[in-house]
Amino acid sequence: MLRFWKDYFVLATLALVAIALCLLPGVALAVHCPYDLNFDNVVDGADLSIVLACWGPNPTGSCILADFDHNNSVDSGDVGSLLANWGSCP
Ligand SMILES: [Ca+2]
Ligand SMILES: [Ca+2]
Repeated sequence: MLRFWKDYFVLATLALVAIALCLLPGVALAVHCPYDLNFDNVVDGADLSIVLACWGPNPTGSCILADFDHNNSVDSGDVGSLLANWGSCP
């Protein structure tokens, strides 16, 4: 009896996750568009201004997201990555 409820709980959880992913496409897109720093589904000047505002070594807080190459510095390499991914998110 306990095994039945455990399996039921696992299946119900998986079903809820699948439904959530279908109903919240913005969440799924955000995962696939790391250069969209303000989560508006486009990489543009707004994201570039965030990178420039975060410019420098040892980024903290939300500026960690602007360190695209994870070299512990927001610099020209990150600007280059952003420009290479300019435009609408896939
Ligand atoms: Ca954006
Ligand atoms: Ca970097």
